[in-house]
Amino acid sequence: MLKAALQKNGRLAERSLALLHDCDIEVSNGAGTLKAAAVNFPLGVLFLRDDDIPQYVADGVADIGIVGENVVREKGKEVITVEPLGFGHCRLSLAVPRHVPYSGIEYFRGKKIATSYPGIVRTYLQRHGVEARIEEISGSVEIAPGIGLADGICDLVGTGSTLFVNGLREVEVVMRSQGVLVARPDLSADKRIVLEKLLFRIRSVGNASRYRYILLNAPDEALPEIIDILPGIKSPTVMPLARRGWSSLHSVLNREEFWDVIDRLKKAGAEGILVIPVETMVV
Ligand code: PRT
Ligand code: ZN
Repeated sequence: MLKAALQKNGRLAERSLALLHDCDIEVSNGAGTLKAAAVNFPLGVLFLRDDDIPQYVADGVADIGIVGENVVREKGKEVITVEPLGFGHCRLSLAVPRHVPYSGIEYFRGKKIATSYPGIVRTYLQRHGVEARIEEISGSVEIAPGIGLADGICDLVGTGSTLFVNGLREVEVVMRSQGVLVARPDLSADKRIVLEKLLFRIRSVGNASRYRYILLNAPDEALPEIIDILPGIKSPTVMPLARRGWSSLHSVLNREEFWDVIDRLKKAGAEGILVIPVETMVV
């Protein structure tokens, strides 16, 4: 059985369980549970604080974990980042009070920076040849300048509204982050097989979310142009309709080019366009 460490409560908790669910792996996270097992996949789950996940994985208490790249880098434990998961996106940024004049990273020379990410900040400043004092605090970093504890902060930013309401301005992006799957480097062969199975499902689910399935009807004379517009995985499926001179086309569309393609299809004579989500795409 492969043991996974997931965040118990917080921003990654729900999405981590949802990812397993999308992979048809059912785990329940009952209130106060620290451990659970999947019913239909050889996976056990430990629910932990996100800060502890790299350590548990590096020590082999868990085999894999789901955690933010920011935490992986800060902790510096010996784990392998296996797969980006496409959720929990944020950036770790330096911010200063909105009204101070800021002309570049030199601003921080000799200043005090409050952060929960002292390791990452130190490395970043060193790389830029700037010496500053780092004040490590574990929460509510954004209030530090306001109460006179620091001249600036380095904290995670999502929408930026927390910085804004605290009178701060983001001035440098130190790193971008998302949730990732990490693994211990020395997995046994048996566990590696289970991990490969899990990864195959995760990638299939990830592929699916990037695509839409499209069905449409078109007069036969419009087919060459429409087939040209619809790339599909290989090429679209074309089936005759009961009504003579008409066909139905089925294909798969990339979500990003979706609206553009629909516009072009309509202009080319497509009718009855139906678009449905793809649940899993095994490629
Ligand atoms: O209890 P535990 O230690 O497990 O959780 P935690 O409180 O340390 O972490 P949690 O749940 O807040 O975040 C877990 C992970 O989610 C982080 O390590 C990041 O990888 C990721 N993540 C994504 C974020 C955000 N987005 C985010 N916006 N983590 C924190 N924030 C904070 C941000 O710092 C700000 O204070 O959320 C606040 C709102 O952000 P704005 O910019 O949208 O206002
Ligand atoms: Zn934490």
